[in-house]
Amino acid sequence: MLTIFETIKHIAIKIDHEIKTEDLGYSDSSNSSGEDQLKLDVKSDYIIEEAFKNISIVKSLVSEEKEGVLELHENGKYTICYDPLDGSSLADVNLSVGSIFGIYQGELKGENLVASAYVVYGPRIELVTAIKGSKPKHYRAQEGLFNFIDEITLDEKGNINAPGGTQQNWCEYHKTFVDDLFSEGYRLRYSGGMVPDLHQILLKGGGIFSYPATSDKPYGKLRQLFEVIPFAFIYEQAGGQALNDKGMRLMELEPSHPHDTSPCFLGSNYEITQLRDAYGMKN
Ligand code: AFP
Repeated sequence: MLTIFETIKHIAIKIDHEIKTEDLGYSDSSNSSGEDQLKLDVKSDYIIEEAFKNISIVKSLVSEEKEGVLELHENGKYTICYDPLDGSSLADVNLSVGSIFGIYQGELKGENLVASAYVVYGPRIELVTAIKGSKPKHYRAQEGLFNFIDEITLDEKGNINAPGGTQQNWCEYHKTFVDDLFSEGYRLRYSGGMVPDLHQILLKGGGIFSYPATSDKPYGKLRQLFEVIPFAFIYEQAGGQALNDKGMRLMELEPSHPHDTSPCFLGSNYEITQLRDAYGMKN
């Protein structure tokens, strides 16, 4: 696993360079979700694919930017599902964006995730890695080298509320859930990039990030394999919880298609309890 994390460090430095130098315009292609692709999306995807081609333990790759599975090494052990540049539409307004990596062994479903990592491209490049049974580890790059900062633990209760999705498309009980937290004094922290938004909650001790089912996106917006499950793993390893809108652990998701999405709620225990009450979830 260390080889994969070391490769992600090299990938991060290269993608950060592209963000700072590449043209921020659109390519003439679209991804498998039918979204227009930025040149940065395509370049970031290429950098990741090229890097893992040299790692023999990587059996195959599944990218948010492409359809299907790319077979790399027949005797490889892991399939890496990744979002090469999540929130890329924020790059042209100079907001932080990120890369997300889910490392699976066997069938692509939550319970087979064995590790995950994400990179935040912001004023600094930061990396968080997680393996089963250990607290997530937080690293910061300086002059191209990643220095270990600390292990991440979520407090029982935080004060950040990051409510995703178009508010006019929320159902009533979701709106009540969000407003009740603000009535308790929670701070609105939402940039539209899930990587910096979730990173902030992890580093500031806690709170909740939500991207619910909405009238325009009844199955949520965020992808299970590349976004939701890798972060759910990190939040659980940090002592928090990660559920869908039915109260099911996101780590139990079994996507029927690699690009399936899910409503998602990731946060500290107190906020997840508030969610369960608001949604009438059984404990
Ligand atoms: P883009 O990759 O299209 O910028 O979308 C980013 C994202 O997938 C995720 O990073 C955010 O949490 C979410 O979408 C924001 O969606 P809303 O703008 O609908 O809240």
